[in-house]
Amino acid sequence: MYVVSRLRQGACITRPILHSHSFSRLAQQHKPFVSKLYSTNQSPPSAKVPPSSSKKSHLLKVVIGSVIVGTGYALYERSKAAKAPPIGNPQTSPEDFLLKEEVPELKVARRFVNPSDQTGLKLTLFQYQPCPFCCKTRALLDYYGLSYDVIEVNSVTRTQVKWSDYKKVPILVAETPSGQKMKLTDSTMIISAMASFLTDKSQSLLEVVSCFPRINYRDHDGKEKMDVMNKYFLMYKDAPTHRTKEDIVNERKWRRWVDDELVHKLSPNVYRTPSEALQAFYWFEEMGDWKEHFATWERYLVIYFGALVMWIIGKRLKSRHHLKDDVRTSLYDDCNHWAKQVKKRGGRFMGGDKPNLADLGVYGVLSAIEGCDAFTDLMKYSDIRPWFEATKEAIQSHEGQYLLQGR
Ligand SMILES: N[C@@H](CCC(=O)N[C@@H](CS)C(=O)NCC(=O)O)C(=O)O
Repeated sequence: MYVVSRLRQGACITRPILHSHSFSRLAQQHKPFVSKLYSTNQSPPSAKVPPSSSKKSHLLKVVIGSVIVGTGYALYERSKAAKAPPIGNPQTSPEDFLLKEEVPELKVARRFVNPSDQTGLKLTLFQYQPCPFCCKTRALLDYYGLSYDVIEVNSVTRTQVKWSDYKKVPILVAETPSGQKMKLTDSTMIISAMASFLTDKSQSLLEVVSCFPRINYRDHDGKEKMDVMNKYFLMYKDAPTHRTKEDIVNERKWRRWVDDELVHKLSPNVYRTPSEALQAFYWFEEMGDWKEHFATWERYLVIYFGALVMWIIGKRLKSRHHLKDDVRTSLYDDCNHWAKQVKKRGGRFMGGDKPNLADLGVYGVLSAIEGCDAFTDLMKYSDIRPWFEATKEAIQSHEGQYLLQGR
């Protein structure tokens, strides 16, 4: 069954994967439909067919058996999780932040070169083009005018990230002129780390990256999870930031809002109807150059099956994240709220006369749906357009590249 990878959080709008658990949940949800398929109003069975009471008892046995096996398996999984060793923080010294894996030579999908980037960093972004977290990361790299290569990850086979223990995208591999290689994972961490590195020239990239250790933990179901500590924080040593504390705290608050609120409004809007879902997948195909990276059968499977399943899942995400009946209204509400707060701060951007990291985050996730009907409606019926266009202009003209000086 093809479903999105970020089903739980409902954020990623594009990765179709085989996911039997979700399939069974969907089947559960559509039980009335399934049972209708198997129910019958036909006349009583003929003499050759066993009496219905024996049929019933057979069915009962099957049901009881399945319940026992299912419960046993669930208890086994739970006790296994409880007995598993405690999980902690695997990175304790700066060396732990150096890349251990061997990254294979892979086909570069796109290469961005900015002659003003004299950092000497070799940056490689592993991504899915329409993933909102990847779009957020690219917004940052483009705004600062960093040169980077893009490796388009096949969202079905994910062969391009086989080398990595972290399987999500984006992943940014950074190699310094002295040959130190690091793997930066999680869009928010990548953004905080790169922004800190460019602002505070006294720190090496390794020093900055070491401020963002991974934390491994188990969720309520005993499932292993990973997060990055401090990911919303900028790490400055002694560099003057020329910013007030209130400004920094406000930026952080809105960056969290992007991840916790805004991103959840995307999927239910993009996949609101079957035709919108299909249109979105066609746009993803174009944007991610799938013709170049996917086999034809794989492309059509992702497009048609993906659109169908995402339409169904969009409905679940709508209720999980408490969107209004008319899901567009929830998207407009968030964007109007954002536009109002920007206005209240008195500048063109949340960051004043220049975009800050919250501006880049909001722009990044909205740019992920740029070719979809939801985006067209958003520009038409909400107040966000002037801000969106100004931010796009700032990013595309690499307005933040002045920070590259001295790096
Ligand atoms: N918190 C992460 C989320 C990244 C994420 O969920 N990426 C999705 C694509 S949009 C993914 O790679 N999912 C793969 C998977 O869950 O297996 C970030 O901000 O980078």
